Amino acid sequence: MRVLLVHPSPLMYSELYLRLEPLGLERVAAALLHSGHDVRMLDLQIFSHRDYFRELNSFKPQAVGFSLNYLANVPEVVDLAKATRQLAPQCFIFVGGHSGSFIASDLLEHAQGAIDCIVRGEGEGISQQLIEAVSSGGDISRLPGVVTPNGSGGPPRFVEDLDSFMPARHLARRRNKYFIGELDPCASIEFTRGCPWDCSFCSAWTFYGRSYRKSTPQAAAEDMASIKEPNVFIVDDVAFIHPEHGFAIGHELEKRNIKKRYYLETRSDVLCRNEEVFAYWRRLGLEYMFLGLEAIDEEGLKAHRKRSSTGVNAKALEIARRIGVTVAINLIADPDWDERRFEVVRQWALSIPEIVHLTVATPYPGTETWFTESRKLTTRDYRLFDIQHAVLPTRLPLHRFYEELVKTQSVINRKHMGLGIIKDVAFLVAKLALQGQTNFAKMLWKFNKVYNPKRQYGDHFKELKYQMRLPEHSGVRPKADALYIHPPKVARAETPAPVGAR
Ligand code: B12
Ligand code: SF4
Repeated sequence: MRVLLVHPSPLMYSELYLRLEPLGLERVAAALLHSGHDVRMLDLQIFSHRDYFRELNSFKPQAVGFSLNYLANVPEVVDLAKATRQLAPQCFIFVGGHSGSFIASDLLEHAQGAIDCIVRGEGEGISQQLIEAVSSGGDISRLPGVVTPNGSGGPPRFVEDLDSFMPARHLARRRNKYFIGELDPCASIEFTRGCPWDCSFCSAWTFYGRSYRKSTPQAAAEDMASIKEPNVFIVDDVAFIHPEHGFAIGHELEKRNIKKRYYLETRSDVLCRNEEVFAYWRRLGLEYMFLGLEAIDEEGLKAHRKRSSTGVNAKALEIARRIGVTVAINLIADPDWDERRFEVVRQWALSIPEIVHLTVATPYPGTETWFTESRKLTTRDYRLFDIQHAVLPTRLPLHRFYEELVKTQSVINRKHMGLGIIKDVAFLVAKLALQGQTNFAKMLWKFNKVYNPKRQYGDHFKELKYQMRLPEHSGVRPKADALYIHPPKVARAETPAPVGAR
């Protein structure tokens, strides 16, 4: 079959700091190519809706699959599905990804027949079965993980082997558009999948049933060898939980003489515990590390059930400085913050050399906070669930909250992208420009265009087409079982609980 896989448009966050390749779609594409289908991919982070409709017209796909990792993209994907249904009534339309998995029945309702099914959970194996069933006119409503208007096939199943379908990177067009900061251009890679912790605001653990699975070091290195870009974002939720895995991948890379610059994400306690593997990766080319500290006090850490402490966070920063890796820190801004609290955070952010990001606490379907906090939501507009908008009541008047938020982000931004720094990076910008890479240079000038308190406040008053549905038992902390997409038992056995977890 001719299958077109589509990633939706960029959201606020990615307009500025980064744009990353749709690795999930590339993996699904690899599985479908393996089954002999004719597959194309279109990334609307780069291409326009007009390009999408042109592609519909020229390629004439018999199936279109949308990736829906982010809630804020829901209205766009539903509208595109509706338009596709009108233009190509016979085309089979399916949706997968994180957010899609958690709100499957709501999506079918919004789409009013324009979406044939939602694929919950990981997409590689099931997409092969799904497209096979569609092309042979079989019943799709009994396939595991598949939700249709006529019923669902129960929980999804894990792909047997993470090495089975290496990303079909060649299908991503204009790859030079993918970057993160000065790592321009930048590819992405996945070494492991899932997370064994259970933070209350996160859905990584609920999606994968608290499992943690690994590629073989050989397959990971082969995948890396296929990457042409000089920079690579390692997308694992928590890198190098098992240090021996990180070492083994590194040794395979050394054997192949692969040299790149890397960006990864991890936890403070993992960095403290496994310092050697991070130091080793520094020698391999690790430049940046994202640490989700989330809060600067014990109370905040406890509220997010981060199972870490301010002492561990401080030690992690010390280690990163010592081994020479630049750290980007995330802090979660609570809607309850007042001017004084924002000021404390500003001062803290200015007092450390690290890059600091500030995101707004947002209950997401699939997380525990979605059940405990959603009663208080001040909006049910999907587009505002992008961690840059306040969807819970703010202590300050809303417009003041945005003024303080943007002021804080801007103070922090100036620390890293102000004129002084631009002088320092001018050489780098020029070098990248000579290579035809301008993503980083554009990013340096865009802050005020993207972060704007008036625009953020005004977003709350846009016409609302699709409303989110609240959970039935709002306000009550749910049993973990009620949250899982992939049932946990299969992989839990092979993954011991991390130190510090329950
Ligand atoms: C890279 C990344 C980003 C990039 C975007 C990259 C991109 N182009 O997509 C950036 C940095 C911009 C980003 C931002 C955010 N992200 Co993010 N991100 C990730 C990350 C680290 C990697 C994604 C990835 O490539 N994974 C590897 C691929 C192989 O997996 P996958 O994409 O999930 O795809 C599989 C399935 O989902 C499914 N699938 C996906 N698409 C499709 C489509 C079809 C048709 C089918 C059948 C199946 C299918 O099959 C794939 C293969 O099994 C994930 C965490 C993770 N490790 O997955 C978080 C993650 C997806 N992000 C998340 C969140 C919450 C966010 C933010 C809201 C805040 C944040 N924590 O950063 C913002 C949202 C942006 C916004 N403004 O709204 C959550 C999603 C939660 C949810 N939706 O319920 C995740 C899981 C992180 C987490 N631990 O909570 N993110
Ligand atoms: S450690 Fe990170 S990925 Fe894991 S549950 Fe917590 S926030 Fe999510």
